[in-house]
Amino acid sequence: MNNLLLEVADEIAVVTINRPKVLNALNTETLTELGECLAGIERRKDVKALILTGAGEKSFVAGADISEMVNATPAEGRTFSLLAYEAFGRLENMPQATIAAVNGFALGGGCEISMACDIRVASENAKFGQPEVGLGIIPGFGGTQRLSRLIGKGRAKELIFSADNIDAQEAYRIGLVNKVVPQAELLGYCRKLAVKIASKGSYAVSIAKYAINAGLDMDVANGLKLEAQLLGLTFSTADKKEGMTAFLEKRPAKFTDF
Ligand code: DAK
Repeated sequence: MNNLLLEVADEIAVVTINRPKVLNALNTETLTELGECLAGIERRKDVKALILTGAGEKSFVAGADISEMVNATPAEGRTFSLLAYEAFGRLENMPQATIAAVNGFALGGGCEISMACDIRVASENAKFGQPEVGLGIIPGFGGTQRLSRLIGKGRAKELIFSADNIDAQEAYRIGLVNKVVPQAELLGYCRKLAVKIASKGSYAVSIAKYAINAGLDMDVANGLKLEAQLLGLTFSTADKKEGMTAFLEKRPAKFTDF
């Protein structure tokens, strides 16, 4: 891969978008590689959680690559959109938990890719924003949909209409990020969180992720019915037997389903 780094250790995959000279902006090649990389990880039983970050200390992802977009034709725009749809969809729906380690600018497509992850942790220098209307376009990698679901309609509209950047503390205050840590501690914090998640029943984590995601697209009554059915499903797993037996025997559980 020309634009990504992948490292797998202790059941955790770290995917780094590696174009630091352009602040890790997303071009067609990067999105293609990301989709393929995530498709591979999705199938791996030895990877229980994934951390997505950007190379360098300045930027997570400074958006879509403007130099590529400036002369793009409608057909190229559509291809670009489909590549992002696939890669972002994988992050959102893959069985593994996904954590965005936001180590600097998360603008436009950068903010949007972080929102396709399950959890966002930001370093103190991180900046979030949706600058698209300043470029004469609208957020096109899910920003109008995911931002409003995460922080509410009024705040999403303010961020998108004003194209203002906000700092990490403000992002935390409005619920866009789960946690803010000093930059030097960012990857360590995310790894610890990933290891904690990986130590639980991974099949149960994947089912919980599915229930949350699918439930948000339903009314609450149907969401609760879905939850009941999925809880029933977890009662058929070896992990459920092991988790409960381990509790009663006062020992740590050894989960095997995934
Ligand atoms: N694309 C391309 N190059 C970028 C870039 C980007 N998004 N962001 C930064 N760079 C490049 C700069 O051009 C510069 O390159 P050189 O001049 O050194 O060759 C280098 O990275 C360093 O950037 P700066 O010199 O500008 O660094 P500063 O610290 O001064 O400023 C900044 C950092 C992040 C505030 C600034 O670079 C900036 O405003 N960047 C652009 C942010 C932005 O507007 N991002 C794009 C948002 S729009 C679509 C779907 C979705 C989208 C589009 C289409 N379809 C479905 C078709 C999404 C669009 C977006 O994401």
